[in-house]
Amino acid sequence: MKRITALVASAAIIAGVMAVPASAGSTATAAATRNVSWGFSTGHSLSITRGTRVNWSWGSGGHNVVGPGFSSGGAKWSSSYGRTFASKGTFRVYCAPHSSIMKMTITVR
Ligand SMILES: [Cu+2]
Repeated sequence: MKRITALVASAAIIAGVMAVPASAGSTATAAATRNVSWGFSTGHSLSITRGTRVNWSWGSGGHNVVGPGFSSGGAKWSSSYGRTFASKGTFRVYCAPHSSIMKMTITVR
């Protein structure tokens, strides 16, 4: 009986040990994604955590996405573009043809 109790206790301890890293790992490594409907009415600020991928998509308008060190390329009437922000900081992103109204500040914390 002592042996069975010890086995059950061991199993519980192992399960507990295994559960802790699994839940901590899923929190720390989960790839967060923020989808942005890119257009004239897009919000002008976005706050994300480091490692978050931002996906801009648009279905009309001849837009692109330009930021520090990256560009989706020439303006297209329908497209999408994604970028993972690996560093903390504040990044200004805009659409080149509509830079006065299609712009946003992304704060990575
Ligand atoms: Cu645009």
